[in-house]
Amino acid sequence: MEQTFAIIKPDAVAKNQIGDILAVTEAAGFKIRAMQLTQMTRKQAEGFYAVHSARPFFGELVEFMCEGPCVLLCLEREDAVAKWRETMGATNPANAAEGTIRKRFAESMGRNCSHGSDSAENAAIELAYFFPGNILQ
Ligand code: IDP
Ligand code: MG
Repeated sequence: MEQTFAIIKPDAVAKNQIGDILAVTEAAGFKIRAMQLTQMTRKQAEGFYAVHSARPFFGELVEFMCEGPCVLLCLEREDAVAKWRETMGATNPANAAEGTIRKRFAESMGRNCSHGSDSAENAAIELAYFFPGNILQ
């Protein structure tokens, strides 16, 4: 079993799509091991996306992630990191495969409704960042 870190981003929460996205998540075989509705502070969003701080879209991204509540998730299944990326679909919903979460629910490349860690190593870092002190195993 493997764990990954996921976010239902503020665009999807504002559109009342939490339930729909969680239904897809559970149908794809993920167990929800931790879940929190929260509104990120600017500091939290800047820290979380620090790897993108030199990108031209960084300011827009931080603004977006703080604009309203989001849902933080620890998801578990076999091969969770890769399977969650597959379940979400491509970053740009225009390129996402049919049936994926981003194809179904995302508006644009920036406002793309969900996050997923890109490696097991980053999943551990991101889970510790948002669920500090939790024993998730
Ligand atoms: P990922 O979320 O699929 O891993 P990353 O390249 O890590 O994609 O980018 C992080 C987030 O930054 C994306 O999910 C999206 O919200 C935002 N983003 C990425 N590229 C762009 C862009 O070109 N314009 C605006 N926002 C972007
Ligand atoms: Mg990424």
